Amino acid sequence: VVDVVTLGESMVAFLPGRPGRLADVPSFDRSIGGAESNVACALAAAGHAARWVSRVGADGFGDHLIEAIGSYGVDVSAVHRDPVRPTGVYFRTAGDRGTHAHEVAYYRAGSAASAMSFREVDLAAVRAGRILHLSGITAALSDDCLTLLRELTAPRPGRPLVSFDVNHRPGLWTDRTDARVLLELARGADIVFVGEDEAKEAWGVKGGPEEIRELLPEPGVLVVKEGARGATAFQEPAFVCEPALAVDVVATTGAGDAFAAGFLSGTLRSLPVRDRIRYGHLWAAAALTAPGDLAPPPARDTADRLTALDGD
Ligand code: KDG
Repeated sequence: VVDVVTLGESMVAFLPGRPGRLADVPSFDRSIGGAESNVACALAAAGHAARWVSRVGADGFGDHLIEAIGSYGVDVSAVHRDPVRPTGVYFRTAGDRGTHAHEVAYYRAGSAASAMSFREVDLAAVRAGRILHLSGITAALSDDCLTLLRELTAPRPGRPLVSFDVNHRPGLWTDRTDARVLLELARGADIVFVGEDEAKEAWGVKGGPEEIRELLPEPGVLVVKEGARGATAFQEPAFVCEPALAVDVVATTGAGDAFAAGFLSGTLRSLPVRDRIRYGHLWAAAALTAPGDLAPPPARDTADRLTALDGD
């Protein structure tokens, strides 16, 4: 039985050997990135059965992604190899994603993953889990990818719980349809993750979590991430706010994926919403204090002790 299936593009990520402008960085270390595989890797590392569905090129970078993601214990058997299109790669600066000094250079246009489509993907493998985790990044990759996401978030009897992380990446949206498309997809999901900053940037929301909930009343669970302050989860009839952990941030990239994975881990274990947020924060703390996009969460018994609620 598969607990969680994630679908999306992963890339070989090149992390700078030193801080500063990309123009000044002479060398990079190879790493891996990809919002959805980051979620699958964290869940698999925590003992959940996770599958990642994607496409990579028939090249060395594709081999590396499959081997690296597989080494976390993720099922990669539904990843297709494209004989012609390459595996995407990207470079980024070391700094905080939230600052203007942060630069990302994607080389992914026309990649193997951008050719994912409703016709080509193994739908039985995609829908086999208790949870299907998707993100707004995929919607920006190509028309076929957007159609695929629309199909996967459409109402359907017996579909898995659909989890959707908005993951607004302005650099990928050239046609300005991002606001409408991301909102439409989020409305079709059962669990939605969105940053307050993303909601501001993509949808022009001026207020806090309540205003975002007004815009997105449909999902059974809506989690609004408020950065270092914490997160608020709405699950009618209540909402729960939980402060984040204070950590010395090394790199924020991937923290949202780790948060989603921690929250989904708690969901799979039927934990109360407050505990799910706590797992999200704890797993995010692991990612925030690592330079790469991905950091395995603490072992389950350690995490259970660290997140124990007062009086439990
Ligand atoms: O959430 C982290 C991701 O943004 C990163 O790993 C790379 O998937 C990626 C993207 O498209 O930016």
